[in-house]
Amino acid sequence: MTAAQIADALSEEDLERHFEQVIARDQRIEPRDWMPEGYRNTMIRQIAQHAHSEIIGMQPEGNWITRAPSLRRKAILLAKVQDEAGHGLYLYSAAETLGTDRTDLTERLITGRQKYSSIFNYPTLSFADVGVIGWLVDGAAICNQVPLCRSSYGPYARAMIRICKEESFHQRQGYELLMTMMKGTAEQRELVQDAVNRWWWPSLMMFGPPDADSPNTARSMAWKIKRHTNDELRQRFVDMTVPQAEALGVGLPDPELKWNPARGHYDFGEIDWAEFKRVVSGDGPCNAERVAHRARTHSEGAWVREAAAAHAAKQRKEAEAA
Ligand code: BYC
Repeated sequence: MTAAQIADALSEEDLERHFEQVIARDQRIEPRDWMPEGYRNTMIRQIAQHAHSEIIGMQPEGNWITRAPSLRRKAILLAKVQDEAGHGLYLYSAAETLGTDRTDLTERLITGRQKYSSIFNYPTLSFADVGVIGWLVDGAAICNQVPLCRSSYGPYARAMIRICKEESFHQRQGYELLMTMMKGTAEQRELVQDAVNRWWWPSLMMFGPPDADSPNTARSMAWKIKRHTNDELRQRFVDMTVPQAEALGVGLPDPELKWNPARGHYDFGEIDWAEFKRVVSGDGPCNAERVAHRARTHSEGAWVREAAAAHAAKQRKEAEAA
């Protein structure tokens, strides 16, 4: 009996029970396993948003490739931006195992029907922003993504292992760049401080709305898609980053940031959730520019997709003839 025949012979309740047991045993759900529609849709939503974030996330740093201050910095930045493209591709492939099509997902992105991370709607005003994105944005991404290596959907969890290795390298390159600038001139130190002031709060918003306003967390935790809540990961990021800021010699723009010995964590000020909502709903400083650029490059790449499809069709025909 094939897996499909066994699945046909089982009732919906049997399948659901088996799915719940796999989750309870901390095993992985694989593409051909039965899964509830809600689980499938949640996975498609999260993986697609994640893939879109990687691809749109190439733009803010890509802005500095032609103006990197040395050949070494240019080579590093080029490699990093190419890594983000690779992450997007693994993730679109993972989403396709759930029965979606990446062309359709891209259409949804450029028509505003699917989201991408709010962080990429802010401009990169100086080369220090490249370092701060590596340190804070990749740092926040690692905090959020390391637990996703244990996510219950197999292809997503496996993609995340490689992505996290590369993200941690990105984070270190950002920190190293900032260390270099902080040892430079007063003007370079000012550029770093200005970039930190602009990126700190948006980095905290990357973790999503507060738990009380997060409609998806409870369900995603029960399905072990998410392993920690948004607020837990945000706190972990703050606790990890404050000592790094001290070592670097930069201030963080929050007068309420203070170690709380009773909690064993840093307290921090209130995030501007109105700004978060504005940016997520399309009205951030660079939303229109980011999506327009993606739409343009997608249409400019149409001939490549057509050529690849024609080549694949030719190879299929030749294989059939042989
Ligand atoms: N921005 O119920 P919630 C990178 C949405 S790229 C925009 O808490 P969930 C990098 C959320 O999707 C790394 N939207 O949702 C690349 C939901 O929307 P819908 C990107 C946000 O899913 C290049 C609604 O708000 N990382 O590292 O349980 C260069 C309610 O939220 C945001 C990922 O994608 C946001 N910040 O939790 C450098 C990580 N936050 O569809 C670096 C994977 C929330 O229900 N994703 N929303 O209307 C996740 O871990 C989770 O999806 C989230 C949100 C923690 C982000």
